[in-house]
Amino acid sequence: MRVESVTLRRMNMRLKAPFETSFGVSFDRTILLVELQADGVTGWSEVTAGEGPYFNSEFVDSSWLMLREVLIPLVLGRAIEHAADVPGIFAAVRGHEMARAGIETALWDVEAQLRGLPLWKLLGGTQQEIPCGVSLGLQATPERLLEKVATEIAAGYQRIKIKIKPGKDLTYVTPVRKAYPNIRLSVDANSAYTLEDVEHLRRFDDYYLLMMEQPLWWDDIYAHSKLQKQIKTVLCLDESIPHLRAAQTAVELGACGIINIKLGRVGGHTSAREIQSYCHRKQIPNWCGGMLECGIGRAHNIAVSTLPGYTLPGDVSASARYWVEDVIEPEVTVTPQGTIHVPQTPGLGYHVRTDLIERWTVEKETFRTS
Ligand code: OSB
Ligand code: MG
Repeated sequence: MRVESVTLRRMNMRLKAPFETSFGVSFDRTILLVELQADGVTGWSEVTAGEGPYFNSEFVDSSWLMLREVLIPLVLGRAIEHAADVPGIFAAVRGHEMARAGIETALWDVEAQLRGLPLWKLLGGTQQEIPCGVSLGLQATPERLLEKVATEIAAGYQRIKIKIKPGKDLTYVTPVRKAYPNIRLSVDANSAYTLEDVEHLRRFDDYYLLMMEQPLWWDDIYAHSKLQKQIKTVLCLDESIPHLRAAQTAVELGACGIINIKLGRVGGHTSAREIQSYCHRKQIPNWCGGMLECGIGRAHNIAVSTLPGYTLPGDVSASARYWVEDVIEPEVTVTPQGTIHVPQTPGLGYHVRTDLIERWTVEKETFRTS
């Protein structure tokens, strides 16, 4: 494949409802899209960086700069045999996984189209129907949270994840567990606690949660290993796992029993597969996390979720939970059993609505081979 051009687009999309985590509230999303042409075929991807450096250190402006100054020049005009070779081309670059994934995942889409295969098949996926859960942001009151849980359970979702932070945790989890004694329930703190909170975090042991996601510092695996030894609830790492070596460190230190894989956070499909394959061998369950993606990122997440070891319901849910109108056709829908059927056409498997993308684009820059 010879990379002929790359177009970056900053697109504003209105969320149906604000999404609040321990690190802030998103009202609208600023989404960075990558449109990459190689061998006459167009591949699409979404850079999953947030609006600011609050989930990890990356954000839309830093990713745009990295792509323009460093990553795009490394691939433009270059003949690349496989998308899996991209991490090698970017090997000298430190960090910036989400920006790197922007190029790598778009090239996977191209490669799948050129081979006439759905992306999930090219990646080695085996599941044709993936189990889905939802992530519920922090709510104003426990009553409001209960209403949201009722809606999602009625829709069929197989797992409910509740965002928590100090002062908004057990008072929210308790009524939910009481109303639904048997559902698969988990919590996600996005690094809002410290090791001083061990006693408090141990109280979650009484709620037989499926997992507690990333309670401590975003970059501290060792601290999570100390916590895991003192509580029964299984820890799941999200922010702390940017690559395979981090996953190996976490598993060897006993810092978690589950790993959430996010395509952007780990630098793309090749790295996600390495982590999946390692976790599968170590019998560490995986699930695919979400970053409030539009349809393009969502389609990549669906492909990721088909690989072996993604046994737990992920955070990949219906387009309509977030968007009035999504940028892919058909939109992502979820069955009454809480599953998504994977698409069967080549590449991402969804039609990209360039009309909507053009309408919502506020900034655009194209890089071509000269
Ligand atoms: O930690 O999983 C997270 C959203 C933004 C940033 C971090 C996270 C989340 C979510 C939303 O939980 C998952 C989704 O896309 O539905
Ligand atoms: Mg998380």
